[in-house]
Amino acid sequence: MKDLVFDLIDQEKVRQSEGLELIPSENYVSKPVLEAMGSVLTNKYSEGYPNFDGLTDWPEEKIAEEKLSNYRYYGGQTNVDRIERLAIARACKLFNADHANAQPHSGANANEAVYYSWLNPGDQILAMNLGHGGHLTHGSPVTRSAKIYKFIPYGTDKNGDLDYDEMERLALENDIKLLLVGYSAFMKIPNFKRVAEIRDKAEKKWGHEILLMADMAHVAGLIAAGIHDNPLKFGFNVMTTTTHKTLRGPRGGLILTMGNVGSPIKKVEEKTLANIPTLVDKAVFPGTQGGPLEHIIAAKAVAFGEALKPEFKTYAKKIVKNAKTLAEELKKRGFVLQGGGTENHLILADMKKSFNINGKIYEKALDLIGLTLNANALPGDKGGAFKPNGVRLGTPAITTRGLGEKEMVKIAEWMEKIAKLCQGYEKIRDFEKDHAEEIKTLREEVKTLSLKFPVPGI
Ligand code: DSN
Repeated sequence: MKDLVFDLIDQEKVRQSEGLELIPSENYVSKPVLEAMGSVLTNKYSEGYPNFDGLTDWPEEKIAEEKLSNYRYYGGQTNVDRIERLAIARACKLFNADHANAQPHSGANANEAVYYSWLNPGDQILAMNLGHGGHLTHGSPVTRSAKIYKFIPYGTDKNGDLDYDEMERLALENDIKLLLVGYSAFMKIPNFKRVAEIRDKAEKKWGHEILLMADMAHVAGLIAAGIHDNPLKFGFNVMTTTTHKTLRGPRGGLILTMGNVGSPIKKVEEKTLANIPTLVDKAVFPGTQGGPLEHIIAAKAVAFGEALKPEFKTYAKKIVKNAKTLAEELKKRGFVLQGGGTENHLILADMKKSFNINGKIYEKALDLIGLTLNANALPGDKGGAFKPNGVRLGTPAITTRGLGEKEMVKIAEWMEKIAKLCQGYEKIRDFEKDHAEEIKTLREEVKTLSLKFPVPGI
C-alpha cells in the first residue's frame, strides 16, 4: 500500500497546480533542481570543505578535475567535493563575491553563523526593526541571537524608505560591532552607499572595525540578475541569503563574503574584516552546523547554474514588472500600499486603511479561493504578529509559471472582490457560510486560470 506521505505529496501537487502562490518568499523550482534534491547525495556525510584554492577564476571543467580536499573528515568525497566546488564557484560568479559558503541549512542559520564569526556575547548590532519589515533573526527577543547579542533597531521613515538619519544617529550613539541591512517586508532598493558611509563614520568614532552585513534573502534573484543593486559592490563584507525565494533554488541558505580566502582548518585566524571569508567558514562548520546537506548543495549548484543563464535575467525583470503592474491595479481598486507601491517583487497592503478589515481574515478568505499570501504586520501595527492589519504578497512564483500583466489585472479584481465581501466579518467560518456561492464561483475562476500555467516539475 502506498505510504500516506506520498498521498499527501500528491495532494500538495494538486493544491499548488490549482491555486496561485502569491507569498513573496516562495517560488517553484525546476525539475533538475528537484532531481538533485531527491538524489543519492543525501546518503553522504561530508563534514568539512572542498578545496578552495583559486576557485573563482577556474573554468568549470577544471573544477571537475581538481584534486580532492584535505579539509574533509570522512572518505568517499570524490563527487561531493566537486559538486560543492561548483556551488561555490557559481555563487561567487553570480554575486561577484570573493568567496561563498553553500552549507547553511537556512537563512536563519546563515545569519547566526555570521554573528558567531565576528561577535562576542554582549556585542551590539544595529539592524532593522522587525515591526518595520526586518526579520526575526535580526533581533527579535524570541531568538537565540537576541539573548547573546544586543540588537539596536532602526526603522523606516514616512515614505517607507529606510530611515538613514536614524541609522546614522544610532550608529554614532552606540558602540556597534555589526551594521545589518536586511528585511522580509520592504519594497525599496536600499541606498547601500549611504549605509557604507555610516559604517565608515562609526568605525572612526569607535576606533575599531565594524562588520557591514546585508541579508538579501528576498531580492537575491534580482541581484543575481543585475536588476537590483548588489551590496557587495558598495563595501559590504558579507551578504547572506536564502536560496529559494527570487533565486529559485532549493530551500536553504548561502553566505557570500569579501576578503582573503584561507584554510578553514587552520587553528588561529585573526579577527579582521579581511579574514571574514575564513571566519565565516569556521563559524558554519564546525561552529554552528554539522554535516552539510550535499543533496541540497547540489540543488543549489544547479539553481545557480540556471541563474547564470540569460533567461534568468528576463525572468527577474518580469518579476518586477508584474509586481509593479499588480501594485498599480490594486491601488486603482482602493488598496493602500506601504511605501506607495514597489521597486522589487514585494507588495505590502494596509487592509485596515483600505477596506477596514484585518490581514488575517483576508489571508484566510483568499485561501478559500486558491490565492495564497500572508498576513503581515505594518509599521506600528497594533494587531501584532497574530492579527496584523497588513498582507504581504509578491510575484516570483506566479512569474515562474508564466503569468503576465493581463493576469495581474485578474488577480487584483479577485482580491478586490474578496476584500469587499470580507468587510464586517471577524470569523472566517461565518464568512465562508454566508458567501459559499461567491467563493465557489471565484474558486473555479482561479482554478481555471491556474491550470493554464503548469507548475514546473509537476
Ligand atoms: N519566512 C521568510 C519570509 O517569508 O520572508 C523569511 O524568513
